[in-house]
Amino acid sequence: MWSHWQYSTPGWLTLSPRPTQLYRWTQGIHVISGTAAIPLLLVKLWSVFPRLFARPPRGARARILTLLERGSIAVLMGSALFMLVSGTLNIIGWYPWEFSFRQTHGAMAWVAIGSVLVHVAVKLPVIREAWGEPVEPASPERTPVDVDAPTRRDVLRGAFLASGLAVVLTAGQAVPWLRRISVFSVRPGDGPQDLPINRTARSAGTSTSALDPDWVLEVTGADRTVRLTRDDLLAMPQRTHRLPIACVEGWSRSAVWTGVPLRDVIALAGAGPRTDVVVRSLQTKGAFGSSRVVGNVVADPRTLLALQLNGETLDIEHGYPCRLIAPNRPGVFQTKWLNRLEVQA
Ligand SMILES: Nc1nc2c(c(=O)[nH]1)N[C@H]1C(S)=C(S)[C@@H](COP(=O)(O)O)O[C@H]1N2
Ligand SMILES: [Mo]
Repeated sequence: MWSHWQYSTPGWLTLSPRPTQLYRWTQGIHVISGTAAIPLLLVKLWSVFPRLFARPPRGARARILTLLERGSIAVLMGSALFMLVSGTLNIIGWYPWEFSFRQTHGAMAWVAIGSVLVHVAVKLPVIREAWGEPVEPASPERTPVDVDAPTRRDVLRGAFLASGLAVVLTAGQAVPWLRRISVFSVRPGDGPQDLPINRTARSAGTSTSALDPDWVLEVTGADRTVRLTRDDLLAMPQRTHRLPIACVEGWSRSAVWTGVPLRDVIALAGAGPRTDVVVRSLQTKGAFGSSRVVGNVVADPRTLLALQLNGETLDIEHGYPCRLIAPNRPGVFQTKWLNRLEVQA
């Protein structure tokens, strides 16, 4: 939910640029725990499946209760499967649907949370009873036919193993020391300057405009507009900070960024340090060509218009001539190929 709110911030929430790595952690945990939940959900489904088709008990009251319980399980399973399937498809960047992934995945999270609560409440007596019992019966009461069937302990072990494996094979997209063994991680680390790329300059339609020698950054304040060349920006005092790109899809990577603090640039247009700024890019195709930086993130001196990445001139794939990089910000709002800053009144 936190990740969702950092992306679509509700009115009651003001985002702080600290802790710097917060979104990296919340989104990393969000995607890793979702991946780990896939084998667990499948095993759970397998273990209860026959019971879903068991004959309802006799008596009207018992029937109604059973029906209600199965109804709530259907909602729980439906929402859980929806979350995991849509989340996985989002990670691999495939959207075979018409609806807004973000809104639907976010809304369905509430349904899943609610149905887990209902389900746990309904099952509380059974849960309490089960916790009082040993994992395996002391004297094996299994009939000879059952000897080859897995015990509860086997199933639990297998489920946790599968889920651990799923994590190890994917989590390297966020956890540096797992990078080499995470063969299924979505962004293994290709891209210039040791940083993955989500949208290339070609797919954003900026291959030519970003290299135009006449490029200027237009900064519009309340009372005046200034135009800055890349040399103007390079002539200003430069700052260097290590900040992560934390993509909504779960991969994240820290890098060393050098550039001009955003607040210094908007000051040239007469703006105070605590105003919201909309940053716009040269992008002509696709979404995420602009984003809004809230006042307290603008005020943070680590919020940069980056000109260099890992000690080199910013590659065009990473947003040359200039891109935004700010602490504790979803990757999708670290807008590349900037050409306009609009200070909000
Ligand atoms: N103009 C623009 N900037 C953008 C995007 C985009 O589509 N257009 N994608 C964003 C996303 S989703 C991420 S995760 C980061 C990735 O930055 P990188 O490609 O430099 O690693 O860029 C962001 N900046
Ligand atoms: Mo992203």
